Amino acid sequence: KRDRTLWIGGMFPQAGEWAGGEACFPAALKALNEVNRRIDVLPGYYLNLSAYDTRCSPGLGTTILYELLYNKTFGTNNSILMLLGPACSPVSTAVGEAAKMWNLIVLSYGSSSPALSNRVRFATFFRTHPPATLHNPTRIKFFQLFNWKRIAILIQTEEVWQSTAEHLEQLARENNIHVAVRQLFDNDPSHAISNLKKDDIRIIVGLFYEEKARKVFCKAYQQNYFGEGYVWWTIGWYADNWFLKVNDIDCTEEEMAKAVEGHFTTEIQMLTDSTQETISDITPQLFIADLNSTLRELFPYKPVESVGGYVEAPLAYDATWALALALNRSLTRTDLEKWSYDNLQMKNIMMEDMENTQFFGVSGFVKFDKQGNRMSKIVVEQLRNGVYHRIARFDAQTGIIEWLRKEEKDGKRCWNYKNNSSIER
Ligand code: ABU
Repeated sequence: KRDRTLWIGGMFPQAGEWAGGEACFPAALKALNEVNRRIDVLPGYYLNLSAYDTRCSPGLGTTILYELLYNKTFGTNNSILMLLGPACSPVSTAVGEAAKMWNLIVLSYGSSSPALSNRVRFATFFRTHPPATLHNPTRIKFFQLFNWKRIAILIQTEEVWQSTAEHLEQLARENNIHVAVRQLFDNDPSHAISNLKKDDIRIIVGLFYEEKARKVFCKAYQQNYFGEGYVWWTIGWYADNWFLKVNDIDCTEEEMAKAVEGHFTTEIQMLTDSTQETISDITPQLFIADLNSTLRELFPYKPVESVGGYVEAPLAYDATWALALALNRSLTRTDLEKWSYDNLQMKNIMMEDMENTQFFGVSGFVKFDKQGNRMSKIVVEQLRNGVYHRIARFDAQTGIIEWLRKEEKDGKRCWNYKNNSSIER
């Protein structure tokens, strides 16, 4: 019987640069329901979530943190035990840095910024979303494979992208790849793109959010900086068909489709291929089937793949489980109902229990390293005739590329997939 309640806070962006809460919130709720049904997890307690929409805004995220800390009433001790989220790296940066002052553990399912790995700034921060630095060894591996020695990086001015770019530059230097141009932009990429064009850069790594990606490729189209002579690399977690949302740009769907055709993406593997049962006794495939039917009900007007945070939903589901399992460990060592933000001893117990939590989830094996991060393989995709195709999977720890299409044993065909010949650049 669960007659007592433990509270956690939650932040799920429903709008802004990454509206990942759209799919991640239902995924987290699903995990929470399962946790509350399990007699062996937090026995006697009902785990309750007080969730907010941050709209991906650091200011709003911080306001919500103070609301949770000061203005809401939670159980007998009036404190939340942990925070699930935030998502959106700029929000996680603001909230994560402040949370440590209240000894509050933060577990994010949707933050990729490499800066968040800094244990001095973010002493109580964990995440199931691996850091974006993981993409860089994959990019370098492909550049070496294709013998591309001169690249540019186009960066939106946000710490998440700037810190990823710094790491990429360092890796490029170590591997004799010349980063010839590094262009930053805030809102309008026109100027940055004309500079790339002026310098005749052909290989471009784009580090920006989805809304900015539309602006970039629209400007690239208008400046005739696209097509077979150019290779763009972007991140892979934008919603499907992101480039066909043309209401906020000055290009048509046809123009955008031409501008983005052939570009590569790198993405963390967020749903495991394994068919093994997970911590919650469901397989990853069942999790997705169930998520799809929930999302169809919640968002009947769009395909599930276009719902914000669809690909990250497994990370939100596993983050909720990780949080519950960590608290479950702590329950055997301390009285969670006595938690208050100045209780350093309890905070240390909860930190230790989070650090020691490991399980097999829908996103794969979940375990945090010393920086509160987890590792993953990277999947490379290419947009061919308007559809993303999985090309390869790369494991930076072993340096092994696994080609996912048999006609591309060595990856050379993916460059010139249209006429099916194998050309090196
Ligand atoms: N995959 C979503 C990451 C969002 C962010 O880092 O802001």
